[in-house]
Amino acid sequence: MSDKKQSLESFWMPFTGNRAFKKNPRLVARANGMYYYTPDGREILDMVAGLWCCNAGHGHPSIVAAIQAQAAEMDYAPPFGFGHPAAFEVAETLTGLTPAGMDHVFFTNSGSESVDTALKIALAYQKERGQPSRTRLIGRERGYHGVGFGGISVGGIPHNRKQFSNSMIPGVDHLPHTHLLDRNAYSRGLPEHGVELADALEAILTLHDPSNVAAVIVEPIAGSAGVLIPPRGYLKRLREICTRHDILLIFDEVITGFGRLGSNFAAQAFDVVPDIITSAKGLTSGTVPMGAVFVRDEIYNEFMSKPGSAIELFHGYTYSAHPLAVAACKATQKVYVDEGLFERSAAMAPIFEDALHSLKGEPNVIDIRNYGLMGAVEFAPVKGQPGARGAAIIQKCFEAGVMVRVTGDTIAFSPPLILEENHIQHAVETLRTVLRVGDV
Ligand code: PXG
Repeated sequence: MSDKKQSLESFWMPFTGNRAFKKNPRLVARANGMYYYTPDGREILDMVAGLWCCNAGHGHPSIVAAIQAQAAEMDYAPPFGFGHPAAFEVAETLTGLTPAGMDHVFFTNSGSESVDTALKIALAYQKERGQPSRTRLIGRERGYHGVGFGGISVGGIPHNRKQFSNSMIPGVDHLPHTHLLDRNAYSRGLPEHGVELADALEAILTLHDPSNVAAVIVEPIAGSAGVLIPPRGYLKRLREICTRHDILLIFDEVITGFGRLGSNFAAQAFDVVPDIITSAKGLTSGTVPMGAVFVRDEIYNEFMSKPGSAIELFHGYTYSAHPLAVAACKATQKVYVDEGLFERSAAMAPIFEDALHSLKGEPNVIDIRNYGLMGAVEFAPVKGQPGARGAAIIQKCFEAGVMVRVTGDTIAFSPPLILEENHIQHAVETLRTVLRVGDV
């Protein structure tokens, strides 16, 4: 054992300014319910569900117990050519949550893997059904689809692409983003303007010819880019265009799934049925890494319809349907149902909306937007220093005992679904105080 003071140097932290963090670390050591606790015991209200994932709150006893019991019962089971009963059972439970006719699920370990899996399924499906020219993929500006090569290629976050710009997968186009600040600022729920942005899909299809396009992928609500809510009618129009041209529509529901919008998935909240849904995060309430890709029966059946018994899809992970993840997932889904957390999310959404919008008029606020239990407050950037104000605000909020997420100069909220009114008020009043005190 070394007695030297612990250094933060060895851990190369993900998506973090390592040098800034290590000078001024924000460490959390324990979590329970709505709260994190710093190593010295300070309470931090978690208004982001960790990283948009701990929908059941932290340390739920029945989820903890299920993971512990599984670790003792069977640590690992190979998913290639073998199976364990709980994986099939949880698959059936989960496909009961998707829109009708999406009764098959492929397990992964993260959102990034779910996205790349979905893209590979889309490409392989087009070949399987005899349309091999359909290889192009269409994403959207400001979309975040994880960090795999597929995900960063269809994604539209410049920072995620610029270090890897020569290594994108070929044949990808992007729809315009839907953040119309000048027309839709301070929208409550779905913004009124911008449905016509979906028509850009027709233009891309005209350019490349639909017979060359495999799939369109969008987040129903863009999360990482700062909670960008789709204009009213936009997703339905995307669906119509994809259907008309026989193109798969993929909803990346890594954030919007599992009660975030008060429903199982955004597909139900917006009444738009995609062909493939990607998920992760809330699947296990963030407790054990797990992702899931749901596909429509026609897609699964296409792979299964050929004669013979060979492997139908050359894809999979050593940890697909890992027993600990499956146990965590099963217990999490039971908590969601037993405690009515999706209904609770829906019930809290209007209170959350009112509280957030009460920040209108506070210093530097230029937009507030929300849907379900996702919300954002956008600030005017400091001249010449985009992102500086956002970074200062989350630091001040953390010091004041509230964890929020930042993207540029936008602060995002996506609290655990167990939250109560007093948590909302506390978070909003803390932010208000931070803004009024100034120097941010
Ligand atoms: N798709 C979406 C829509 C996501 O939000 C991923 C894919 C990738 O998931 P994994 O599990 O591979 O990280 C995500 C992840 C942020 C932030 O700053 C959001 C995510 C990840 C990291 C940071 O808001 N979402």
